[in-house]
Amino acid sequence: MRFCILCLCFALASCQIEIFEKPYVVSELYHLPCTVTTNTKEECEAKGCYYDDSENVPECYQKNIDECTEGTHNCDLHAFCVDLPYSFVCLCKAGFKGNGQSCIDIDECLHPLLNPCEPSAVCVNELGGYSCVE
Ligand SMILES: [Ca+2]
Ligand SMILES: [Ca+2]
Repeated sequence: MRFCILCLCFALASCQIEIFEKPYVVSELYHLPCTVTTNTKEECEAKGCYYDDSENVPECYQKNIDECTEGTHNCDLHAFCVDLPYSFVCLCKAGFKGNGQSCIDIDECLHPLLNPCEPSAVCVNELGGYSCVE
């Protein structure tokens, strides 16, 4: 997965994120070494690691697990899962708040700044949003 994220957080409101492709793989930026004794390609791959000898110093490093694709993440139904090297992060979708493992709907009707309804309209809270009913 090739993602980068931009997170814009507003006071009182939820965290909105945009995900777009970036031109490099995050796991290429950060490597966890694999424990090897001989540092040969055979030993490295036998341990389920990546062997990279494209640089002068051969490197054996652990593979990233894409928890988001493999479904081993624990993100809430109303959260984005973003894969990171050797980890992942859960971010609540717009209209929800929480730590990503647990996201609850924001009741926009509780605060006038979150629901610019006309004074004559009634704010009705909805899952992930709200509506203004005349
Ligand atoms: Ca990962
Ligand atoms: Ca809501």
